[in-house]
Amino acid sequence: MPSTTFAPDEPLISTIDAVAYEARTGLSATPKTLSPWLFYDEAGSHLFEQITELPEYYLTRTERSIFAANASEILSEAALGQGPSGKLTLIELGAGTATKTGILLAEAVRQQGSVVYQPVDVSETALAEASENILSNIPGVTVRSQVTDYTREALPLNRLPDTRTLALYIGSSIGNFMPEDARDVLRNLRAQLLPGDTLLLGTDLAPNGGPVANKTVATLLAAYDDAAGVTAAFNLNVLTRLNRDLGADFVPANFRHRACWNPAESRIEMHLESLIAQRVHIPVNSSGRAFTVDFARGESIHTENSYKFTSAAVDALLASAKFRKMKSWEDPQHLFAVTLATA
Ligand code: AVI
Repeated sequence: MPSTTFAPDEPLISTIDAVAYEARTGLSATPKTLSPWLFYDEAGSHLFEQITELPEYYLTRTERSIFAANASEILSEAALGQGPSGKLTLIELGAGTATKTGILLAEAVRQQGSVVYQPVDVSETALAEASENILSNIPGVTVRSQVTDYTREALPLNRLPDTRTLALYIGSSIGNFMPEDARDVLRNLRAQLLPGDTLLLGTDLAPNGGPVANKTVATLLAAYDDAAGVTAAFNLNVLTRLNRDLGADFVPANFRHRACWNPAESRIEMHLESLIAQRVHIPVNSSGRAFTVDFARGESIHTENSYKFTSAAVDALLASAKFRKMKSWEDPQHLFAVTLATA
């Protein structure tokens, strides 16, 4: 499960209340919306893992390649200002299964002998998988997993004396927030860091946002509408989830996945477009009352935004949360950026 999962970390019944609340508010709004955390049930999390391996979805492998090429410098820069005996502790927001983090952890162990790693996620099972992967592959890492919804709760920063924190917020997860929410997430994070602590932020770059032409809109659209239909299945799975969790009667075949580029907002949008005029019944809502949702033919549910940043926009976002940019790294094609900033 990636870090875009905003589902509350509560027992099943409360999660279903939260799903019902999202469905009622989102589907009675104009235009209709559903929050992207609804994607990440078990099937959706599995589909997302598949997305990260698609040929069209360049984000994950590009960020990984930036880590592979620059881990030594990233860790050295983040460690600047450490006391002589000081070590970096790595904390990762929305760690999921932490597949890319291994490169940075291995480098931290190389530089400082050992490292404490605190992955934070709403999914206990993803954290268990992350912990098992890391412990069995990278000796020298102590894992302290924390099941927390970092968008709602304070971060569990269990500081060891003499250590600095490097907070990882990677995978372009920040791009799934509206700009003001992205700023608030980073502000909350910064409020819990000490001077000298650092943030490593992964952001997907806007088309032609880098110093040279980097990606076309077609590249972006393909990443969110792949030939194998995995992203379509990921998007449509939200309807299956509402059927299962709330007893709704969505017919997923009556909707189609649509991805579009919104240049004014610099974001990819995902929608579920109704192929016919139809009425859907949702028996459970947060107040226990059934409701119905009518769709006109062609009407859509807006299910996700994925913001794409120029490097100036990354700088502005960091500055709005009072982080000071130290350095950034990009892949040779300027598809993706990883930026280090200090609190
Ligand atoms: C998790 N997040 C960064 C992904 C993205 O690219 O915005 C979610 C995703 N949606 C469709 N494909 C991937």
